[in-house]
Order: sequence, then C-alpha cells, then structure tokens
Amino acid sequence: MRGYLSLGSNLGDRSAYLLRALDALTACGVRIIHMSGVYETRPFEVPHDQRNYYNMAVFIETDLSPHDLLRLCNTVEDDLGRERPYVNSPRSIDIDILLLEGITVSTDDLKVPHPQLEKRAFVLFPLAEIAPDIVLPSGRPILKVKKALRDDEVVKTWILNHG
Ligand code: PH2
Ligand code: MG
Ligand code: MG
Repeated sequence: MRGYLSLGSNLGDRSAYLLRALDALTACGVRIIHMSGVYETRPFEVPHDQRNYYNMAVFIETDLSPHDLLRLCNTVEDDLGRERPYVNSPRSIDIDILLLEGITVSTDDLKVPHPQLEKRAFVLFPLAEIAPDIVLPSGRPILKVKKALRDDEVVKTWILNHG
C-alpha cells in the first residue's frame, strides 16, 4: 500500500521531532519514497496563540494495513512525548494519514482520505510539492485547490537534511 502522510510539530526542537518521526516510521516498516521540504506555518484553527508549526508531507510505501499504520503513527507520537491535553493543543509531533492509493476508510478512529485535507494550506502546500499531479477527493486537481487557499499561512520553507 502507498500513500501520503502529513507531519507537524510546534513544540521543542521542531526539526528534530520531524526527523525522529521519519526515522521511527522507517524503522517500523514504512518506506519513505518522497519527502517535501519543511514549511513553517502559522497555527490554523487552534484555540489560543501558539508557536508556528513545522509541517511536511511524505509519500510512503508499507505492507502495514491502514489501521496498523494508524497504530504505528500513534505509537511514534507517544514515543516522542506527544500529549493531548485538549483539541489542537501544541504538540511535539503529529502524524496524520492523508491519502492511501485506492483505499478509503471510514471508521470512528480513522478516516481516509483525511476529511480536512482540502482546506488546510499547511497540508496542501507540502503535499502539492511532492504530488503536483494528484486529483483530490473533491475531484479537483491539487494545484487548483492550493491556488484557492490563503498562502499567508505559510511563513517560509526549506529542505531538511535527512542523512
Ligand atoms: N495541526 C492542527 C491544527 N492546526 N496548524 C498548522 N499550521 N499546522 C498543523 O500541523 C496544524 C495546525 C491539528 O492537527
Ligand atoms: Mg493533525
Ligand atoms: Mg493527528
């Protein structure tokens, strides 16, 4: 199975958390085929002022099932100190499943495609970098949807050196 994940961090050493998350996923049977640069983004729909996020997207391949992949993402979050005091609280690392090729999932704990995918610049900008040709669940090409989003959420971008 192949698909796209979104990663985000806005606590502590944000670049280090992104790298550690990628390493932990790789160590557990997730192959990273493409990764975007890092996007520093303003907090979107959070309950109070927060530090900017570092966001990125990766294209992966794995033999895990969708729910095993979800469990792995949650385990990596826990291992990297993720706490969940309230909805959209600051986090060391957040790993979300965005899309899985040819697969839809609609259970209480997992929805694929990710329901919020198309309204979030912090997701679509990195995703469009590594998948400029995909058509989103709404049937619209990603670059069209991206154009319609506010780009002032994205502060700056750079490449993470993942040795
Ligand atoms: N994640 C959220 C809510 N808001 N804003 C930015 N910029 N980046 C995120 O990763 C993010 C967010 C919920 O997961
Ligand atoms: Mg999230
Ligand atoms: Mg999440």
